[in-house]
Amino acid sequence: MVKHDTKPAEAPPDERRELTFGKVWNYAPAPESTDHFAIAERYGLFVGGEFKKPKSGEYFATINPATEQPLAEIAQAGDADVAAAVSAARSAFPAWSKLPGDERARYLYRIARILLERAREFACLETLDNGKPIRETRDVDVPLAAQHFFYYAGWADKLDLAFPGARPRPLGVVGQVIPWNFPLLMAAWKIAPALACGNTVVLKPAETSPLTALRLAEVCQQAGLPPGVVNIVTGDGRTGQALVRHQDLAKVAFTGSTEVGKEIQRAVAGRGVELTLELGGKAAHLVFEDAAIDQAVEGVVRGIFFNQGHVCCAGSRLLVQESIHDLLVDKLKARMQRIRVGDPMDKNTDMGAIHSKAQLQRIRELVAAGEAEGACLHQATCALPGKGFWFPPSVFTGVASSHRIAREEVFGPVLAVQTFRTPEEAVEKANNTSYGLSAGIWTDKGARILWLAERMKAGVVWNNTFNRFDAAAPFGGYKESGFGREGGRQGLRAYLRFDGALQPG
Ligand code: TAP
Repeated sequence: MVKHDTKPAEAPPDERRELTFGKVWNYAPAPESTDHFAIAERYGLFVGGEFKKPKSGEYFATINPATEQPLAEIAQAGDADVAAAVSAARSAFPAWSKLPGDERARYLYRIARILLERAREFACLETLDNGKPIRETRDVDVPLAAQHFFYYAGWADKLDLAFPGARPRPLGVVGQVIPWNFPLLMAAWKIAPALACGNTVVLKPAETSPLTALRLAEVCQQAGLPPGVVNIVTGDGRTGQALVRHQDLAKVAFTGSTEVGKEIQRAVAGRGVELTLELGGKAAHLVFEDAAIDQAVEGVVRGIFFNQGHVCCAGSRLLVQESIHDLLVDKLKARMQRIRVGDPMDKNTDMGAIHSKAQLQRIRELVAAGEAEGACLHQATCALPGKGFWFPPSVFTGVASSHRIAREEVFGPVLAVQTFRTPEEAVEKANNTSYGLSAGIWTDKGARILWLAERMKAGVVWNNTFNRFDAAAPFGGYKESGFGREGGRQGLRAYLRFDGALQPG
């Protein structure tokens, strides 16, 4: 049995009390398990290597979306708190950036290893705070987060080799703002490459899912990361606003909605601040008549119902070749009926809770619009829990390109089905969107895959699979899905400037 102590070693007594007296949770799904972890009643801000009370004195609750039960009180960082975090990151930058790459790497490897050692704790915490099924946090979110730290640790002493002749240099203090759909994974996507390149960071997690970022702060302490290299400021959109507007940032990295991304672009304009934006999506998922149909159905299900559809690259527009439309839709309806919706902490659950009341309202609004505009709604019949936020797996057929459900990001378990006859028409319909994050193709013909992939305006194109991620693979969008790449060697570029004669290609 591994019993984890969440107490930070050097926190002053009053802060320590806040971090040690909390609810104790047994790991699900084994009620007899004595393997447990604590959630503090209150969390402070992680600034300069310590948890501190917010100068604002304000806290808000984070809740379990599957039960609506409060989990903990979270500090609301105001302008002065954000300024203190940026100042801590500035103070830490000279020493951290001068550390030899292999020494920086050691910290990243340590963080990765601790994440894996504490994987069950992180998986449970993420599921409680986010509502996503434990199977996904256990098998996807936590291992991938650790993989990002391992992967970028490997690059930390090879930056000159990654960009020969370009003399890569760190940027300075990076402000990072992330969304609620993959809280730990998005934190890892942001922090790992930034640190590997020698930057220091201030990260703001989403208001509704801050717990795993705060636990990651504890991992940074456990790994002995120098104070100030990573700072975590919690709060709502005002905290994000204060962070991206801070004058001492060298770079802003944002993942979230296109609407907020545009606002941030305006906020940093003219300040000489580097910016990367990972925004929304409305991915086309193409199925041709020669595809392995049962595998394609599994891919479609994974494409839209994984993480309750709260996925920026979700395959939310299914484009089916006309000749197999009825067959595929029938198979899809039958498959949807077997999706188990319910307690996210049950390892047999396929689809958990919708993340928040606000998101549930947004999904309901768009589904009502789909019906009002004349599309045909099919929903799996399943008993939904009485408490919490829930929505059944849903598919619209008879969708026109002008319908809101075909144009707007639902960010929920709602699929819009359209048809095409020729590959040219498929490409035209796939690209008929203001987004350009991802796409999927199911066909037996390799030549067709290459022909389509060249023509699709999407950052990622999956072939005969969907929603597969790897730290070595770059990820990012075109058009209103943003710019810049995360993951892979390309993910380093966003955190470096280049002083050499040769600029990276
Ligand atoms: P947003 O509402 O845009 O929020 C994202 C983050 O920005 C949150 O931490 C939010 O704080 C903060 N924020 C809100 N207003 C801000 C402002 N004016 N200035 C600075 N920060 C601000 O998105 P969301 O609802 O959390 O996430 C869903 C969206 O993220 C979807 O559109 C999805 O497609 C996109 N997303 C994209 C990707 C990639 S890789 N492209 C990955 C995941 C999600 P609060 O939490 O307090 O509002």
